[in-house]
Amino acid sequence: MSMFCYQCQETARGTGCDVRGVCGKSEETAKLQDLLLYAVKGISEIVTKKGIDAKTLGAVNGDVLSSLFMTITNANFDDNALERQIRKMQGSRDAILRGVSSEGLGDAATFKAETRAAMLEKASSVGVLATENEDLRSLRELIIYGVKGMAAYAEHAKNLGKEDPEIYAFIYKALAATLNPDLSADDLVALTLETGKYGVSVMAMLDEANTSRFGNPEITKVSIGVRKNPAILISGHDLTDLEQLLEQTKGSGVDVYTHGEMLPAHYYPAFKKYDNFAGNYGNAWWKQSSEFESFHGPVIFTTNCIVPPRSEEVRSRIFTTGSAGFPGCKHIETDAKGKKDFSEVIALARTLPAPDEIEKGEIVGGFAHSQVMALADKVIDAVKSGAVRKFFVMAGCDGRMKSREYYTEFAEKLPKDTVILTAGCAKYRYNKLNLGDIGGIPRVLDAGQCNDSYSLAVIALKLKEAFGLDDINKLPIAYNIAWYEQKACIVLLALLYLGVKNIHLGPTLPAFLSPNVAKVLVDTFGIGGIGSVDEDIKMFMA
Ligand code: FSO
Ligand code: SF4
Repeated sequence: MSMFCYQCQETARGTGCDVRGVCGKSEETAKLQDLLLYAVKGISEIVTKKGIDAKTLGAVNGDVLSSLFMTITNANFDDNALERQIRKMQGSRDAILRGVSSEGLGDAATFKAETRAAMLEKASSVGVLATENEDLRSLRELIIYGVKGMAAYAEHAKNLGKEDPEIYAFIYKALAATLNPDLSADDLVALTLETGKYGVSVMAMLDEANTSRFGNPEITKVSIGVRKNPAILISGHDLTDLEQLLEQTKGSGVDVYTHGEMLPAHYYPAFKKYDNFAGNYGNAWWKQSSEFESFHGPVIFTTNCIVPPRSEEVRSRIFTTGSAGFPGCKHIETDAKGKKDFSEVIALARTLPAPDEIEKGEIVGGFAHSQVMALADKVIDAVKSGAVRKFFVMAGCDGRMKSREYYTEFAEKLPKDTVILTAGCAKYRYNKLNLGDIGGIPRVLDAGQCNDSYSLAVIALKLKEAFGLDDINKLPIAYNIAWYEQKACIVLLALLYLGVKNIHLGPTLPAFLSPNVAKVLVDTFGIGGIGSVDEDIKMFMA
């Protein structure tokens, strides 16, 4: 088998991509990502076995986050960048090794692969299938995907100046554990739950980082139409990149539009002062191929989800930054102070036509925890009076599979006395439907990006308190979550850690859950899949 990857929901045949990724990832890219992960596992083993304090590792911690982020679905397709990062991580690892004895360390901590050919050869023996037992493999991968999601959120927080050595220490511990042949399935189940605990910590840290810098998200109408100026489209999740772009385009005559998961940036007070912050263009990540064509201007990817561009013309105006990368697209580097120079992007935008209008109107969002709590009395009264019978958490991701039409139909068919709480790109399946409101409370409350699922958990915990309940599962809240990539894994593990039961996951359950591991999740947490819309609504409303 040339490659093997089953980390996302769209994996080939629902079992695994083994020739080329459905995402467009080539065999070579997949292998380089496997080796990069292996190098990070090696560092983790040294740090854990030798009792090294993560606080003493300096820049290595941030490089570990970036390395993990580069292996997340649709983040980085650039083999040269992956090769450089593998070399860098081997160098960091060897520098750490010089201070300790190599006794008791395994291959990941000591292997050497200098050339691309040596890297590809090494990668063939260290991928997912290197773990033969399917249950151990399943648990190891579940932990790894959770850790990848954790790393992504930790990187955004770090860009805002917030770090937590305990999160670094946990990442090292968890990744080292995935190499440890002495750990049983029970040990790994316990570690999976602990991953959820740190998932809560990392999302809380990012929430604090975002809100302390940009203010608390507030109810906001976002235009989905266009203006007449040349423009830049910014995609992905990194708000510090957006902030720098807005500063650099201020007064330039070039407008800035958000795309995909960047939409919630409009909800933060700090970005409202920019006159050229024009609105949101397009939909969830998978529709970008046609939407980037009609946008005409440059596109900046700050993170995933990148879809390989279908024309040279579009590719020539895509830029990447941070952990994102795509071959043939210019990568905007970060200087030692975290500053990025977007002047080339702005100059290019000036030479290109304004975007074509593909939609008109506005969407409303900004219902993160602080805004919802400001409306708490209204929300509690609505529940007590029976005006709102149930909340549906429909957070998560969108994707290209036809089966995801389920979520649009589900939203449309939900009884009119229910409210959807959403976060992540999953919202694009229903955020432009006219679902109305209940006594002034919109029926779709968008908290923000996928990491803002944390806000939904905070809201649930506060409602539990307000209603004087002893169990979060006694609230009138149902969970029907759509997943796609590894950030959704950390969100799921975080919800499980908070005690949320009976989460339904779709459109399909992860291929990386072996039958036995899936059974543990079903028996312990009541995790389920989805069926038909009508039957599911009946089941949820019962
Ligand atoms: Fe979506 Fe992509 Fe945010 Fe993911 S744009 S799928 S879960 O990267 O991170 O929700
Ligand atoms: Fe396949 Fe998903 Fe892996 Fe891409 S990320 S290779 S689509 S499983």
